[in-house]
Amino acid sequence: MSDKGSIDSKDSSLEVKGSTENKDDFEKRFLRDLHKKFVLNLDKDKSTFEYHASEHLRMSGVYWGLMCMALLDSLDHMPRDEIVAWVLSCQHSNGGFGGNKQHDPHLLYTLSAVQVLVLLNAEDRIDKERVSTYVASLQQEDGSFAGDVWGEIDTRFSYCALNCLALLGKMDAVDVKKAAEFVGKCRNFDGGFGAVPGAESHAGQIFCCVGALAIANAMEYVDSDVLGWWLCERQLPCGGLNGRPEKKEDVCYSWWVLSALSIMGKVSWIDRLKLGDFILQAQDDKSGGISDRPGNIADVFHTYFGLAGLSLLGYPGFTEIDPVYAMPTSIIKKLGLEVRYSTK
Ligand code: GRG
Repeated sequence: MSDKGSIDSKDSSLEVKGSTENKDDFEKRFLRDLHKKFVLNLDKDKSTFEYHASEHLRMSGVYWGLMCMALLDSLDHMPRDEIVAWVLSCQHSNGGFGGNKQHDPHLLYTLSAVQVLVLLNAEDRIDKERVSTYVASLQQEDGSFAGDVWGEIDTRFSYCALNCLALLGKMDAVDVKKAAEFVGKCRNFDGGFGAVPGAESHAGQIFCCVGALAIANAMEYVDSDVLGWWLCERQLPCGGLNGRPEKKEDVCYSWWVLSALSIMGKVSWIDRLKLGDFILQAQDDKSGGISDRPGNIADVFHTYFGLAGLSLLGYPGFTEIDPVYAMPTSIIKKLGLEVRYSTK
């Protein structure tokens, strides 16, 4: 059963594990308008190193930026028609999307493209048959998915394929049972999941595997008590979360870890106020945006996953995000995809 473990936003104080934070204090510390400005400025200066270095993954960058604005309830500030036309210009003749114009298609960017078009209410512009044929062409005999024609196998691609097909209403294009079986084979003794069978558990892969299994309606492959324990062990004394043992905290794990906990109804297993405080400390108070950890340079990836983390934590003033599809809950409901996830 999904339980956001949310902090009651109707109450004036946020009470979690015995500590309280006043809602007004949160609003004072949270740099809402600066973060919007940060996202709106991302596409303005095309001469920066960062802009060129991220050219190949622009499609995902656009999804992250749009989701920041959606979480801040400001999607209407974005140039919708221009973005829709650009996304469509990145589609390959085989149906898949590249990370930018004239880039080769890949499942990573095909999911981002579909998410962007659905977010912008432009589903009618998607040739669903062509996209789902491309996704299905990447499923292997053992149920796994290659990311593209070059054949790399990774549970990230299982998630991308299933999320994409669910958003398109085309789940029947692939063998969903086999897809879930393969993800199940990537489960480790610690309850976590890796990229391929036998690979180390990592919070990013865990989000992908639990999300893929939720979409496939195959949560029996998740041992939620063992996995919940491993995930809440990711919280460090500073409040931030790491992605695996002995690693540093990073704001993006606020999403990869919390989304999985949220799907399993276990957000309350971590100290929510300490994590919220860590995310707020990683804000850039001059130009807006959120970085990987306090004191570092902000970027759109960490801004998105920081805001998404605050939304999952139940802080007030955020659009609710679906922990499986990484899209606004309202859209997932509208598509009839909202599910209750039962784990053993
Ligand atoms: C729609 C939200 C969404 C995602 C699409 C691409 C994808 C599906 C998921 C990526 C999952 C993943 C593997 C995330 C981890 C990203 C990350 C911070 C990797 C860093 O790895 P290391 O080994 O870092 O450099 P650590 O923290 O272990 O030192």
